[in-house]
Amino acid sequence: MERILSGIKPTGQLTLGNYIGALRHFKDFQDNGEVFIFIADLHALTLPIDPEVLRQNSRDIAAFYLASGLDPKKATIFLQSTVSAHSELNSIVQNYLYMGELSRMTQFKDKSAKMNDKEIGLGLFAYPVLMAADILLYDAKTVPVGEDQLQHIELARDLVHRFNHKYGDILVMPQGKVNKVGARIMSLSDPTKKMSKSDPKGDIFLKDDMKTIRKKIMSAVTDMEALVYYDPVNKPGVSNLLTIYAALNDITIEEAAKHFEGCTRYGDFKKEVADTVERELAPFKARYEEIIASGEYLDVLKEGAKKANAIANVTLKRVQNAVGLLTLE
Ligand code: AQP
Repeated sequence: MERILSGIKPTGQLTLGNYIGALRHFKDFQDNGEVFIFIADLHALTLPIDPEVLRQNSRDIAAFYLASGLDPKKATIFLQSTVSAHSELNSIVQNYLYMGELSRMTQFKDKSAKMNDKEIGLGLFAYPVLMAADILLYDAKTVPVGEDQLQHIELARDLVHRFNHKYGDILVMPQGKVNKVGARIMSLSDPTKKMSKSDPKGDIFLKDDMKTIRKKIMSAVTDMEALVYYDPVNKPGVSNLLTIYAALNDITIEEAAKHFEGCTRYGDFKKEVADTVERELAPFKARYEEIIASGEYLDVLKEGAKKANAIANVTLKRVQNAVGLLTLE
C-alpha cells in the first residue's frame, strides 16, 4: 500500500485555504493508502510564536483533523515533536542540502523579507531540510501539498538522488501532488496574495462563526466590471471566489464559470459562494466543537505517536547504518 504523508504547521488559526488545500482531502487518502498526518509543531517554531498559542493551535489542528473525517484506525495522526526521529534524521540529511539551494527557496525569501535580520532564525532558513526529513522518515511516495510547497518537494527529491547515489537504495523518492482546484486560495482583501494563517489579512478562519464568515465573503474585494468570469490576472477577486465555489462543489473552474455566466450582480454571486461555504463548513465546525470539548484527540495523538515512532525509527536506523554511524542493536 502506498504511503501518503501530509501535515499542517500550527503557526496560526487554520484558514479556509488550509481547509480547501489540505484538510478536505485527507479522508480520501486514508481509503487509498497508508496515511500519516501530522501536526508540524517543530516547524511552527521557525517563526516567533507564544508558547500557549502554539499549544492551542496544535490542539485545534488535532481536532480539525478528526472533524475532517480522518479515522485514527486507518490514519496515523501525530505531533511531529513526539517522534524524535524527525530531529535526528534532520541532523543527518542537512549535510546533503546546500546553502545556495536553500537560499533560493521562495518561501524563505517571502517570509524573511517581512522580518528584520535579527529575527530570522536558522530554522526558517533550514525549514526545507526538516520538511525533507519528515517525508523521508515514512518512505512516503505521495506528498499532497499546495503549489508553493512544490519547490521544497523538489529539494527533497534532489536530496534523495544525492543520498542514494552515494549510499545505495536507502531513501524512497517522494512525489508532490497538487489538487486540481483550490491549490492556492487567495486573501479576500488582497486577492493577489495567498490566504495564509501567519499573515492573517483577508483570511476566513475555520473558527470564525458562520455570520462572520458570510460577512467576510460579502465584503471580499472584487472589481468594477460587474461581470462574473474567470481571469485570475485581471479579475483576481472574482476568480478567487469562483475557485472557492468550484473546489467546495467538486466541480472544475470552467463548470463554476459556466454556472455564473452572464451574472452581473456581485452581491448575488457572493451570496451563492457564501451559501456553499456555509453548507460545507457548518457541520464540519460542529464536529470540531464536539471533539475539542471531549478531548478525545489526546488519546488519538498518544496512539499516533506510538505508531509513528515505530515506523520512523526503522528508517532512521537504515540511514544511520548507511552513513556509517555505529548502531548498537
Ligand atoms: N491559501 C491556500 N490555498 C490552498 N492551500 C493552502 N494551504 C495553505 N494555505 C493555502 C495548504 O494547507 C496545508 C498547510 O500548510 P502549512 O501549515 O504547512 O503551511 P503553508 O502552506 O505555508 O500554509 P499557511 O496557512 O500559509 O501557513 P503559514 O502562514 O504558517 O506559512 C498545506 O497543504 C498547504 O498547501
